[in-house]
Amino acid sequence: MSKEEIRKYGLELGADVVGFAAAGDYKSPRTPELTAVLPSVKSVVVLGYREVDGSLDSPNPRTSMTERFGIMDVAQKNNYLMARWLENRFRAKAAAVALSYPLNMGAPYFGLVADVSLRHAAVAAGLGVFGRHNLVIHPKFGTRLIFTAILTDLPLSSDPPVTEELCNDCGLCVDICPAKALETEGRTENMKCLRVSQPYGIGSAIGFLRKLAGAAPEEQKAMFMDPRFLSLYQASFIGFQYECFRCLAVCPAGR
Ligand code: B12
Ligand code: SF4
Ligand code: SF4
Repeated sequence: MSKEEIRKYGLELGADVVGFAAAGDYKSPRTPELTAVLPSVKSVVVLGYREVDGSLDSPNPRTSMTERFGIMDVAQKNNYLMARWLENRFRAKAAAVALSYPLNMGAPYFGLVADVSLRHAAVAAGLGVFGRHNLVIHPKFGTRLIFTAILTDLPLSSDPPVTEELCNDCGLCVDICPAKALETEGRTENMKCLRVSQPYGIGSAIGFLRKLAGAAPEEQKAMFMDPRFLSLYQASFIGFQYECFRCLAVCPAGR
C-alpha cells in the first residue's frame, strides 16, 4: 500500500491537497481520542478543498455561503468514496469525519468541540501551521482551505511538517473581526464569534422563541413578518449558515 496511490486518488476525487498523519502525531488536547471514532485507528488521511476566491471575497455573505455549501457537498461525497475505496483496495477499515456537522451537542462540548479537530489533523499531516487567527495556513493556498479527514487502520506515516512560519503577524485578522473575538492570542472567543458569524443559529432561535412565547397575539403576528423570523425559518431547513468570513478572507499569508 502506498501513500502516493491514496494521495493520487484523493486529488482525482477533487481535493486540492491530501496529507497523512500517523495517529500518534495527532495532538489535540481538547478533542476526544481518535479511538472514540475508530477503535483500530492508526492514521488519518486529511483532504483540503480551496475556497473559490470570487465567492469568498464577495461582499454578499450568501454568495460565500453558497460556495461553502458546494465544498460541503463535494467533501462529504468524497469522504464516503475515499473511505469505501480504502476498504475495497487495501482491506482496511475507514471512517469519515464530518466537515463541520453533526457535532456532539451534549456536555461538556455543546457543539463547540468536534469529534476530530481538523485543524490539528491538518497540522499533523503536514498541511500547514496555525496563524494568529487560530486557523491553519497552508504554504500555497494560505488559510483558504476547508478540511475533512478519514480515519483508517492503515499504518501510514506522517507527511513532513511545515516548519516555515507562515503568519507574518500583520494583525489584519484581529483588526477586521467585527466580534472582537480574536483579541487574545491563541484563543478564539467562540460565543462572540458565533453571535456575529451565525446570527441565525440556535442562540437566536432560543431568544426569538422566548420573546414569542411572552408576546401578545398582535405582537406575535408582527414577529412572524420580521425578517429575523424569516431568516431563522430559512436556517431551519437550509442548515447553519455563516455570515462572516472576514478573518479567513483577509489573511494574506501563504498567498
Ligand atoms: C466548532 C467550530 C467552530 C466554532 C468554535 C471554534 C473553535 N474555537 O474551535 C466557531 C463557530 C466559533 C467557529 C468559527 C469559525 N470557523 Co470553525 N469549526 C469548528 C469545528 C466544527 C470544530 C472545532 C473544534 O473542535 N474546536 C475545539 C478545539 C479543537 O479547539 P482548541 O483545541 O481549543 O484550539 C483552539 C485554540 O487553542 C487555538 N490553537 C490550538 N492549538 C494552537 C496552536 C497554535 C500555535 C495557535 C496559534 C493556536 C492554537 O486554535 C483553536 C481556536 O480557538 C471545526 C471543524 C473540525 N471538525 O475541526 C471548524 C473549523 C475549525 N472552522 C473553520 C472555519 C473556516 C471557521 C470560521 C472562519 C467561520 C467561517 N465563516 O467559515 C470561523 C473562524 C473562527 C476563528 N478565527 O477561530 C475551519 C478552519 C479551516 C482552516 N483553514 O483552519 C474548520 C476546520 C472547518 C473545516 N472543515 O475546515 N468554528
Ligand atoms: S468568523 Fe468573523 S466573527 Fe468569527 S472570528 Fe472570524 S472575523 Fe471574527
Ligand atoms: S491576517 Fe496576518 S496576523 Fe492574521 S493570521 Fe494572517 S498573517 Fe497572521
